[in-house]
Amino acid sequence: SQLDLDMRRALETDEFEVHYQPLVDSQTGVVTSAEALVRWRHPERGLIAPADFIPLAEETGLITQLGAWVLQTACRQASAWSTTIRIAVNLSPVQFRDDRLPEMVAGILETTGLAPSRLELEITEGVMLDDEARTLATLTKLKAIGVDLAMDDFGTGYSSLSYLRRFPFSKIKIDRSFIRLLPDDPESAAIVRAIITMGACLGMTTTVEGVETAEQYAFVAAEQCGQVQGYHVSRPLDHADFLSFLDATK
Ligand code: G
Ligand code: G
Ligand code: MN
Ligand code: NA
Repeated sequence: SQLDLDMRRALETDEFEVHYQPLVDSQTGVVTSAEALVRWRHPERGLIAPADFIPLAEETGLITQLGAWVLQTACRQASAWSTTIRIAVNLSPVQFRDDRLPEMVAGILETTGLAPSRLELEITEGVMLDDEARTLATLTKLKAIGVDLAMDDFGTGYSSLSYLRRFPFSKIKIDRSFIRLLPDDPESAAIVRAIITMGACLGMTTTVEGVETAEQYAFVAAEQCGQVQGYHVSRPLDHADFLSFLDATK
């Protein structure tokens, strides 16, 4: 398709950019990490959101190269920051099913010089539907490299809670659909509270995403979640603006 050809060309001509959204510690407000989010700066169409090209890249398999480019760029840029906050990168289920993934991650850490402990990989619940032995083997290999694993968009998929116990995730990111109606909706409040408590009991920290208001921030901080992410803290920023944000919060 035209979009597919356009995307392949864009990878060659460096039209993709990584933007960064800061995450803060809910108790101290200190920036702990940033999530890398890809954007396409199209010469005619302007800035294109990932929802408009990631699905096709997954279909055609181009996500393998695009995902490697995002990881490489995020690790390279983060290694030059004047702080040792961590960097979180999203992995598509398609990338996750590629046997060469652990090797690719190790190679990028080596060439960029980023300490493995500074990298967090975000994986959606969807991959838990794959063959369990294979999923566990891949997660174990990634963990052995020294990176951290986060379960993204938690609560939206089909996964069973027992996966949290069996697989080596150290972090849960609660899907933002559970935050939207906080703090007034008692059911959302109960779910968020329960996930944070469950995570703590399993030794996992919990990030709350999609926090847009001061009231939502106060609620999740009082519930002792680990990190907060959302427009109330900051929107995703291009690299230059993110560096300014870091400077201003020092
Ligand atoms: O801000 P936002 O529009 O950036 O992101 C929309 C969706 O695209 C989110 O679900 C996010 O996880 C996904 N996404 C953003 N960047 C990447 C990326 O580099 N790789 C993958 N696989 N997904 C991404
Ligand atoms: O699916 P994933 O969690 O990886 O992607 C994060 C997505 O959430 C990105 O599209 C990002 O732009 C978006 N996002 C980040 N903070 C907020 C927020 O406070 N509100 C909303 N509606 N979206 C957000
Ligand atoms: Mn994510
Ligand atoms: Na998410």
